[in-house]
Amino acid sequence: MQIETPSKTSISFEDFKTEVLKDYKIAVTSRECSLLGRREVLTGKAKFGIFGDGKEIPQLALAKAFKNGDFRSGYYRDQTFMMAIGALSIENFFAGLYADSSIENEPMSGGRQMGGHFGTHSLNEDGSWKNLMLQKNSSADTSPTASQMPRLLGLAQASKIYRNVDGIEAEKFSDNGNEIAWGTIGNASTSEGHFWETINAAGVLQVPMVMSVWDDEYGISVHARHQTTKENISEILKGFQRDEENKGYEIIVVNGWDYVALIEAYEKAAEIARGSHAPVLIHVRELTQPQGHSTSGSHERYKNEDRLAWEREFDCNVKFREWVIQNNFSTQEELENIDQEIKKQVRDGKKAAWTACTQPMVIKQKELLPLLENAAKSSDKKDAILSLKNELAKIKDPIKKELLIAARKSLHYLIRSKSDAKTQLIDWIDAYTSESQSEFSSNLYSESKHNALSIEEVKPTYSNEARLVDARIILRDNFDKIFETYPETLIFGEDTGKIGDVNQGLEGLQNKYGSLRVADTGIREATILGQGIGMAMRGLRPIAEIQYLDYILYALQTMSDDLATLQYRTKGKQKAPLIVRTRGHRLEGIWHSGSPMGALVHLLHGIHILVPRNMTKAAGFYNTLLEGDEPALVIECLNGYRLKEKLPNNFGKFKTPIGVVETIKEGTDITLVSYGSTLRLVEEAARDLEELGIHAEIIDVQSLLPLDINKDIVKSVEKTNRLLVIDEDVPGGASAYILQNILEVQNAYLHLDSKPQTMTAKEHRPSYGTDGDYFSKPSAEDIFEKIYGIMNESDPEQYPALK
Ligand SMILES: Cc1ncc(C[n+]2csc(CCOP(=O)(O)OP(=O)(O)O)c2C)c(N)n1
Ligand SMILES: [Mg+2]
Repeated sequence: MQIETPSKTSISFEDFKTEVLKDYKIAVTSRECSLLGRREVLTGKAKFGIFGDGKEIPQLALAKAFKNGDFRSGYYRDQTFMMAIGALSIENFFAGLYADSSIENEPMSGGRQMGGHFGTHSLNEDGSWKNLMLQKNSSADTSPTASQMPRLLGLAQASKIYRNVDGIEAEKFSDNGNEIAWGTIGNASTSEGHFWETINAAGVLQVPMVMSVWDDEYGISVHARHQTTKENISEILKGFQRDEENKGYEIIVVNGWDYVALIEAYEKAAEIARGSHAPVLIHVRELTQPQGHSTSGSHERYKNEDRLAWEREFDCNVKFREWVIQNNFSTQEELENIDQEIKKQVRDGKKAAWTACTQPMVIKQKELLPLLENAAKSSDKKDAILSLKNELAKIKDPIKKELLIAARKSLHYLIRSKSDAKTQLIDWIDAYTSESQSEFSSNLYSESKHNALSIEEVKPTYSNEARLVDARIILRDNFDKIFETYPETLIFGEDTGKIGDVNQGLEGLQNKYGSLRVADTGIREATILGQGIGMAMRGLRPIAEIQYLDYILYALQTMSDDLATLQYRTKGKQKAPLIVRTRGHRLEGIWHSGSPMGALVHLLHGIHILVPRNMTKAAGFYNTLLEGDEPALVIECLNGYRLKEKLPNNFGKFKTPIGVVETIKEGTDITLVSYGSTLRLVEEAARDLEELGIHAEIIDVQSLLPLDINKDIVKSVEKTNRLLVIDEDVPGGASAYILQNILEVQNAYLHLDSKPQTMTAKEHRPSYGTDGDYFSKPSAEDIFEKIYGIMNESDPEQYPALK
């Protein structure tokens, strides 16, 4: 018998039945994992659980339409989808719940993220790209609601670039841009700004993005009436619907328990998105949460009896089962057998995951117990150590912390003893700590041979008749060389395209390289950043431009939560070598001269933060970064574009090293450490001080993250014995961060004859106008007087008080 399947292609009843039963098994497996997962938390084996129950069936439909090369950017409900694409086994699921720190057992994040945060591996062991076209891909989830949205835009836009830009080596990433980026989000999370910004941007850009909203009417306890106008996201998005005259979205509404309608909906969406690159929104309604939001609390507290009864009836797995039986794909009895078989599989998988997770520590426990026993013998606190040992012996499946507590506390009782047993214990503690620490702390930055720190400096070279030019010309000509050399590079931002950025650093380049590679965007910093992340995750080399440093705060959440954590949260299995270009520090007024570098440094560990003092240095950073495989933020000096710099003749080749400081003036009396625009004032003050016989040494840190990896600043302090750090941030901002490094990491306190100090802007934002600047930020006079004060204090005779 031939039947019409939802896909409209007629296949045999038997084939379709096989497909349906396969789906049934995945749905039941996923549900059983959720049910057992909750029990594991309630019995204390796992700390927290957030599961995909009630959302199984739409995810099966999504998985059917999902092809190799496609990408998902979603959230914690998507376990069924991950199982359906073969990326999440029962064992993997429980390993996530148990925070198994082995990336083999827990491939999503090596235990770094809570279960329910999914991702696939884009990188080989050596950090190079896998062939993403041979697998189904999921970008790594993050917990903040809607944080998956900005990245989703970029994942979709990459297809557009691959389809329309010639000359890019695309084999591992794209087949003529046919790949879809599939987003998922909960109904309540559509209230976030990121959702709206992304929806609008994808409509403007016309990229192959299929956005699913899993609508269960709630966001934890808060009902849709408090979340969404008209309580209906597809209704209020109707203005985005495309028609004959206008491009826009295709909007599809479907019930989450209707297997056939869901398959049709996803097939239709895929066809539209792949074919025409139009974005699609699928509003999946009438979903449920059989066990409530998460393992913290129960939904009986906020759902009434009617709702709970409705959820039981419309549970998508229940409805699917009814449909399977009604349509004679199986019988009640057969399904019961399948259910029983799956229950056993899940139980077995759970046990296997627990054993795999705990076994390494059981082995370590066996190693440690005799060491403690021996150590006790050589101690006058024998009983205390034996008691620690006996407590440890009682623990059936110890965790690393319990092992180390027993070992380290025992060592505290051995301070005055000397024995081989003590030495052995120390060796065990050191080895186990370092081995375990890297399981939790590796991969914040790239560990591949292309990491940015291993890229060597190449100095700019100049011809004899090198002209002095406006500094922006150096950026422009260097970008020109970059775009010519690397077809996979592209830059985009507000006013970036047609006019070539607000300071003309890209003048004429859109004409030369096209409006996809040098592009204007809407005013939407978070999704400019997201475009960059998503495209970088698919092998392109985007440069996302944030017009002014002051506006980076709009993108900061995405930079901090997504970009900065990506390598870390995937234990090195995904990367986004995105360059963020912006301009800042000193110009005019509260929102055009901020320099919140401390705030950025603190939030962006995982991203290199570079603060070039001029445009040659900045251009050199871009050249370095494009050879590396890491994300970075480059802050050009806003007041530096029209200053004159000498025109190099090796554009695209000269490279500014990352993490390396530069001494820009030598001196013997005091070390001045600064960066960016402030340096020019420091230089002015130092020139004036020379006339009084004070010889200051000036160091440009150039790179705030990482900072002075060669520990060069202390070498200067050794010589001068005095230290002042100057910047335009608030007191206690980046200057304090720099000082902490010099004193604590570089031990400069050993060489100081004067109190080490910082000089910063005032606590408030910089006021407008020249006087506003003068009274808000350090001036050359302030710097002069500060330094002079330090010299006066050290030698009042030679340097009598100024006042
Ligand atoms: C930015 C942010 N705010 C709050 C939270 C806490 N939180 C986690 S899930 C959630 C509700 C999300 O509801 P919805 O989007 O409808 O997804 P559902 O869980 O119902 O599938 C909230 C408030 C968070 N993770 N991130
Ligand atoms: Mg919800």
